[in-house]
Amino acid sequence: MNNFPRTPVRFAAGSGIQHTDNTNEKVESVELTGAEIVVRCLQEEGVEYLFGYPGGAVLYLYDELFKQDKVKHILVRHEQGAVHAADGYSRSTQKTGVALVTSGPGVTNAVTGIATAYMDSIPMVVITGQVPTFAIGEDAFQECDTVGITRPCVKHNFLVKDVKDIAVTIKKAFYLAASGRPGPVVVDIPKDITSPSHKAVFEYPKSVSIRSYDPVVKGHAGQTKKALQALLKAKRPMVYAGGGVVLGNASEQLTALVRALGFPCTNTLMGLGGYPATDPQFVGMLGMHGTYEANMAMQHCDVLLAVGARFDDRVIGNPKHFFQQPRTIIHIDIDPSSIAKRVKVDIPIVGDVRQVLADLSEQLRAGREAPDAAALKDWWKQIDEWRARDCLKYDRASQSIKPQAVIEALWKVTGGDAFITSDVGQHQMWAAQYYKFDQPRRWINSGGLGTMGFGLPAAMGVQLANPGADVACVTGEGSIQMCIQELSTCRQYRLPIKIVNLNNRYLGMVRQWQQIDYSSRYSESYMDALPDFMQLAEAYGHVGMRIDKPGDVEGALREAFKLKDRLVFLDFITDQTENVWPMVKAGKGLTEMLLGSEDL
Ligand SMILES: Cc1ncc(C[n+]2csc(CCOP(=O)(O)OP(=O)(O)O)c2C)c(N)n1
Repeated sequence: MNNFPRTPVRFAAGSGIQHTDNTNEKVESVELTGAEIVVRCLQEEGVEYLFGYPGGAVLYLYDELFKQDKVKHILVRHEQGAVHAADGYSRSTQKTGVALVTSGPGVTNAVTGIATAYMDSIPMVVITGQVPTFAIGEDAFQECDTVGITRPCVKHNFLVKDVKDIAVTIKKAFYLAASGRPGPVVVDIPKDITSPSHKAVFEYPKSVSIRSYDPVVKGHAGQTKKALQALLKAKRPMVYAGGGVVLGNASEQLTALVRALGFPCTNTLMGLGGYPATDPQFVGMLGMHGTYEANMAMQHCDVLLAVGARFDDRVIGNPKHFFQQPRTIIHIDIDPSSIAKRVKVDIPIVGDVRQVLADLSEQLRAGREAPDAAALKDWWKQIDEWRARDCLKYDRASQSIKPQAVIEALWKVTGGDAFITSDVGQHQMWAAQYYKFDQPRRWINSGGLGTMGFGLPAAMGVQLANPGADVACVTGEGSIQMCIQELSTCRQYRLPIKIVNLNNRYLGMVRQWQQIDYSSRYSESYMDALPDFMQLAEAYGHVGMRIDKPGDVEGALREAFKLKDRLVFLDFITDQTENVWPMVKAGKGLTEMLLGSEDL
């Protein structure tokens, strides 16, 4: 039994030394239970929100959470929601997201969220309950091999077997999650070591070091110099910046360097906002649904500066086609294993992108050389010709609501300043193409795993982290139903998210691929028996709106955003068969773009 007198005792932050409240007199070390230690660790880490769902294996932890009010627990309706919410919280703030789930099904439900965070390198700590140590391996009730199941989709995971190891393990977890290339870390804690029968002296380490883990921050000076020389010699330069710029808080440094050089810049889906989208040097997103000018410039450049990006298949298309054109590639990334993983790189620089970009700018300022102005002028002339194709044009006079028009109106109504989360599908691509992100951490989507169901719970984390900010979740009628239960969480915590549902009655992206690649055989992509989303939202205690006329789009959005303290579900009945253009079909080269149905 725990008879530790809690109120008169406090801990000097991070010291592990205990004092009585009003004297400096040292008292004997007092032991805490494992559950108390976990909660103390979270407090020491300054955790503001813990997204979770209780169950048998974590009840001691929940009991401790009940006794304090520093760490606020957000009770979601499904563990996937907890992890996505922690993820959204993290993406919008740069802080580590934290989730807590019970053993067995709690963990398996959380796996999609963990894998989503892993693919997009999001710093996160997930605490999972486990059956008692003596029952592990016995097929105990709600037992699953959490370490085994999560191993391929975590940066690291731990099974804590002794109450004495809890504090140091949690410290390591937070350190690993946020340092180097960030990622989710799972800490699996068996129930018995959180119980009152297992105690240890609480000491939260100030720092930890982990053997053979020491992320490089500063790029190699010789390589940086070489990179700058290559950039200055370039006739057709291109800057390609990915999610690493956003995660590495390097937008300012990227913008300064690109402007000083006068080069064109593109962002990946994950990098949007890393360079301001309304800047004339921005050529749009690249890749499968990238702009004509971004993809053409990427293919035809002679020197490519890749920053915090990984040349993934949706970005460069068929690598054989990509390499038909010779170019010098400079690649900056914090993760050495990302460099030259998919392409041959000429000048690799391992380091923190923020630091390396700042070094490059500094060297450019200090040196006497400038980029080749005449060559740049010709290059921009070429890019402007590509731009003139106006690849994002669409039928603005349509009688039905065009999804692109909804996103453009959303941008206008929010002054381009909202946090936009999305699910996965056509709506995600339209949001990426038509909402011009001028700031990092405003565009929050599952780029790597492509997880339908991400948008709403992620928006909860964003809204909690940014009270008072405009937060919109752009979704489709397929995706929103994957975590729709979180409408209840939004009601409980009064989260005034605006849900922008681009309702085309189809799993639209699937339908698009079936039209293009499967001779219009629409196998199981039509969404029948959809709920009335307006009534559904109202049943959860929110405001519902249904918009089916193009002329009502902007007004509805304005009305919704005026309702500052209410969640509004805007169900836009959109053109059912609109497609996302441009499109590079899977396996095709980056410049083999379809610009519209006339190219089919
Ligand atoms: C969990 C999950 N299951 C399946 C898919 C495959 N998938 C990608 S896009 C898509 C259709 C999405 O439909 P909807 O949410 O209605 O959006 P739309 O494409 O119509 O905008 C599907 C099924 C996925 N990405 N995630």
